[in-house]
Amino acid sequence: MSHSVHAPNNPLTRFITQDENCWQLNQYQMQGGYDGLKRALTVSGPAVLDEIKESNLRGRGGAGFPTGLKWSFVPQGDDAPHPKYMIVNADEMEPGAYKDRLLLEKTPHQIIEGLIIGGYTLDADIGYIFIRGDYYTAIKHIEIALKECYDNNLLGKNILGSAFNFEIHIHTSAGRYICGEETALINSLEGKRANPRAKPPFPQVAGLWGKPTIVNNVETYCNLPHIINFGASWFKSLGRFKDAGTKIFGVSGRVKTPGLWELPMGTPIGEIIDNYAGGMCDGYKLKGFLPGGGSTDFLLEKHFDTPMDYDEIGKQKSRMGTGTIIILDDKYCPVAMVLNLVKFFAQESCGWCTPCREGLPWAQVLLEKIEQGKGELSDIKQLEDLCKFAAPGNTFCALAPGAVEPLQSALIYFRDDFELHISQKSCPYCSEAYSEDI
Ligand code: L3W
Repeated sequence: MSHSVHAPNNPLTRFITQDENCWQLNQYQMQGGYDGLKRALTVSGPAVLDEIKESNLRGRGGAGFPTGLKWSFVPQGDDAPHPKYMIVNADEMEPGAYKDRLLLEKTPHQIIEGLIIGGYTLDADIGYIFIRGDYYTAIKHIEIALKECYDNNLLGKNILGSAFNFEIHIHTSAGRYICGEETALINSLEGKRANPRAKPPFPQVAGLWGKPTIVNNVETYCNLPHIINFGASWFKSLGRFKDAGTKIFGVSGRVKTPGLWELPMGTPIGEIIDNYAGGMCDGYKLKGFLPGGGSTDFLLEKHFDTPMDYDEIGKQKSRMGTGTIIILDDKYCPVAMVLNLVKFFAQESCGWCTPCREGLPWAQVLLEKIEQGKGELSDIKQLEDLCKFAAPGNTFCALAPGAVEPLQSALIYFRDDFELHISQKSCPYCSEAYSEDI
């Protein structure tokens, strides 16, 4: 495939301008929008798939699974089952994550273009955008963008004069974190209770209504037009370490300039926190941070040189997850922070498997006890046991293992804080023993 030479360094966010209408079709097309789709339509689906595989794009939802590999499991050929489905997982609810919201509100056409390219690549028939119901502005912009596409032959029959037909529907989610898990999402789309399904079979083979289905994150789809436009080699060259491309990183907490930035994969953590987020607010010190949202293990300042790269963060016993860093400062109680997260995950559990249904509420009870100054040293041991109980392999999906990641690492890095709550029978960070707003 031949490629354009005018390759940008910030492919995903360059469409976002000060113009409040930057999300509209004409604005997107003025900056090269839908050129990726046009280019894809000039070659075969398998050729597009080869380019995506070659690019080393990894899923941006949290797990980092190689996109080209995932897509290669979808049955191809004349006897492949139809309809085949492509789904955008836009049910962003990971604590600390708001990167997909930016893309959904400001560049809906970029997501739609990626979805149409995906449909063409795998000879799929129908796309769904499964979106968090309270992303009101995003929903409005996507609905208008879809209409613009149907009006301009970018969706429907014989797209841009080709033999390819594809339709896209938007589905607003009622708001359950578990719907971020692809098989729970598929059940929800079928009108069933959002429990995860046993895998295998993976959705690529038997997903929505039992048919081949791809589920990818919003940011993953956004990369596709650019990989097709500028090529796999360009995409790989964007990364500063092993992983390819750029990533939308975020920082929240007591930093001077919290926000989102599109940066090369492999940007060191310390550079994101100090240079882009401006470092800690005056009067606060960094105590630790969750590198990829609320379901990742804490890391410390000593990890600042680690590149934001899936495998490198893994070597530090955490995960890059969604790439949205949450800061814990020295004036906020780590027990309270972990309790807040465990409470969220316990509430969001679908209740299907025991470690999640029973383990997370029990961890919440123990953490509340400790935070209120009523804990015993044996509670710490029980919390450690609960973390092991919820480990990968013991549960149906990633919710419980992710939920205990901040807890298990806090028990290592901030153990003194847990013990101090118990020995002094109150929270050392609160003027009162227990703050109701945690
Ligand atoms: C074929 C195999 N396909 C894995 C595919 C699978 C899926 C993808 C990832 O959770 C993570 C979780 C959260 N053959 C395959 C295979 N696949 N093995 O790869 O699968 P998996 O199971 O590794 O992860 P998952 O269940 O999709 C996602 C973490 O993300 N997370 C959460 C983010 C939440 C949001 C949100 O709110 N929207 O993004 C943050 O870190 O903890 O580990 O497609 O089919 N052998």
